[in-house]
Amino acid sequence: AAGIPSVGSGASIFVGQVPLNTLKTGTSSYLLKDATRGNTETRDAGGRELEKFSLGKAFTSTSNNWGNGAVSNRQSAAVDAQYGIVSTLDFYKKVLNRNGVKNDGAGAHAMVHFGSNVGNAFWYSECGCMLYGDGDGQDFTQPLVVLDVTGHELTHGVVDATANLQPTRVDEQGNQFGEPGSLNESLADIFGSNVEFQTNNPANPPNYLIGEKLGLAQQFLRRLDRPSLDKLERTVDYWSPASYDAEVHGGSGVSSHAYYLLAEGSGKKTIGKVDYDSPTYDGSTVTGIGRDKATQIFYRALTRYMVSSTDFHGARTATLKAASDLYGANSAEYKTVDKAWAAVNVTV
Ligand code: ASN
Ligand code: ZN
Repeated sequence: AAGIPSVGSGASIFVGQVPLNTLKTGTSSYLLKDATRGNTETRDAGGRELEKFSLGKAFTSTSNNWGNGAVSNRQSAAVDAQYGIVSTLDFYKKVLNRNGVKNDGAGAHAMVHFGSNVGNAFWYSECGCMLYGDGDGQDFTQPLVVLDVTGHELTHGVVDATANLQPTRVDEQGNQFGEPGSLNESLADIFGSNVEFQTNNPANPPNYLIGEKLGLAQQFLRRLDRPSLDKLERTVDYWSPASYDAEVHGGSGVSSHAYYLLAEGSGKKTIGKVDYDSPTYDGSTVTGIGRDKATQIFYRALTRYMVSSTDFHGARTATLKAASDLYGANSAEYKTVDKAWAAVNVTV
């Protein structure tokens, strides 16, 4: 093998000091690669738009201490990325019994410092890897290596390997539109926030907000309880015929909101330090069944019943089937799935 499994320590930008599995490759040389998780590895794209993992530069250390918590140290972002990836893989394994992005036991690959002034992170399917920009210096002033963004991007890999939900339209700038693509974005946010809850790192308190550590003026990128509080992408709360051609991030609110209502219910609620207030289209009151069950239902729907063209009405049917499988067609869980979709204006 390419080294002796070791445990190092990383000083991250966003989550404090974290342990990292590494490989000892010489008397005083270590590699940022986790052999206990299928050789999961984060490399340096060096500010270039590299699209092949093999072209990235491996991160090495002489001390097995990584980064210093400052953005100026190139290893710091890699610590956050690697920690987030490992946390995401562990969430999928422990909660959903999924062994890696493709469920084949393989580790995940990522590159940080992708391109110059890139205010985004991507799952790049041709590479089978995640790419993280360092921020655009305007909306996003720091590397996009926060935990829920990592959970979001890796979940795109999971969706690619399962239902493979596809946008119905892509414009000349590469913006994607339509309900299956919106559902894809929503699932990425749903499982991305689950990664936070499962990881439960005190330096990254879990919540139903996405990207709350990115330093945005509105203090989050998107949120599941009341998606329309997002003014950046104008995410919607409810289904309408306009969803058929919505930009996929803006359209994602329909099913993200349904998931939140299923998990936590409608109305006001404080969880951790965050206040939520989730409205319903039909004025109904929804009583949540808990995040654990809601997550199992959505995952089973994704992996068994959704296909590349599944729209929001199809997602309703898929989650009802999943709830029926797991809890029975007469169960409170099944009925709440039905109520949650009605509450976002998705019926029959
Ligand atoms: N961060 C964006 C996303 O995952 C990047 C993209 O794919 N447009 O949705
Ligand atoms: Zn996405």
